[in-house]
Amino acid sequence: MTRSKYADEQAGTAAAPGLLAPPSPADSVSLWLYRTMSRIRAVEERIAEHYPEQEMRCPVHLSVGQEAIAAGVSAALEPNDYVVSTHRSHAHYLAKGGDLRRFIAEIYGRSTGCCGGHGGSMHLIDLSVNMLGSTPIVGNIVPIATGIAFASWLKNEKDVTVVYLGDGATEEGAFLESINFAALKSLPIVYVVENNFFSVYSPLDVRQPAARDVVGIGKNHGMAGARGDGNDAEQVYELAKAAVDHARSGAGPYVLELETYRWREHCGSAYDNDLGYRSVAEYEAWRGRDPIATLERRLLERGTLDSEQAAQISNAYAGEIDDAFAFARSSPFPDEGDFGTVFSTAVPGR
Ligand SMILES: Cc1ncc(C[n+]2csc(CCOP(=O)(O)OP(=O)(O)O)c2C)c(N)n1
Ligand SMILES: [Mg+2]
Repeated sequence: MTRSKYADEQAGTAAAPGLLAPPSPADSVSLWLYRTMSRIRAVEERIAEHYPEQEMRCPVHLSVGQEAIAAGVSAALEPNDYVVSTHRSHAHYLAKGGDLRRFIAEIYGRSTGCCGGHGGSMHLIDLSVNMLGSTPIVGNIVPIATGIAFASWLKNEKDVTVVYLGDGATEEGAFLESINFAALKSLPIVYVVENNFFSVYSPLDVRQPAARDVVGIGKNHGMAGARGDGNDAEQVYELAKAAVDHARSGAGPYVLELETYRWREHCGSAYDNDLGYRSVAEYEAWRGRDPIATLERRLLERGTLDSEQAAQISNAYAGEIDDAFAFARSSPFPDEGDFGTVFSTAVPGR
């Protein structure tokens, strides 16, 4: 892979693993990907541990197993680029640099959360890193993202918008309307389709004709696109870099379809293979393609990491996660009646 911005591959000179700094010249892309995925996994596993306590009074959609997409795409972005996402947005928020304390406080419904405690897991916003938000209505973030890219286009700015969406969301009319408009105007946007083969319990083959191809749908609108292994973080990075460069150059929108697999249940923290909507053999095959273990093996083979350093990185995040949970639990709930962050009180033109 190319490492233009991230010259130094050696673990010994990488930034402290407990800190999730954006990619920097002192840090190789591959190590950043490894650390970013490890941190996301650690955060979501901790959420899964505490979720049954029922103190997080919101649905959570975990992306355990899917971390390579958030990491690989974010590594290809500049700080000013915009990201928006779906109900399954924890990894996207964290990989873009979203604040961990405010994220955990949000899912605990506390006033210190990134939406003031009114939004929960499916409404994650951190304007300081241009994570403009996530919404749970399937497909509805796609036209919003297209509008963000339209604003950049109108202002002649070079920022690229990335919108993450699931395979299910590509079936919504809003997706087709959005790519039509984006292609018409040559907007600087990348549609990142996280194809985890399911919409809740429905596999692709009961929802879409076998010949349906989302990259092809983009191509029929004149859009560039590519498909790749969403569990290979380095490959995701390479594909995302090409997509983002394309959009930034003014060549128009891009569809990137990345194949992956969700390990835990659609919504909640449990494993649900007992429900029978997917086979244990299929699940085990994807577990064998764990994006973190895959990259770790490669980094060990290359001598970029040794096993002691790998273990250090895996364990590096416990302290900041403890801190974020303690911060969240000790924060106050929002004041009753304080809906100023939910509904606008301003009436334009008056
Ligand atoms: C318009 C709409 N229809 C149905 C739902 C219920 N719903 C929530 S998530 C989801 C599955 C979406 O699947 P996909 O887009 O593939 O994302 P994934 O959950 O697999 O990440 C559905 C149907 C919803 N939130 N919004
Ligand atoms: Mg899906």
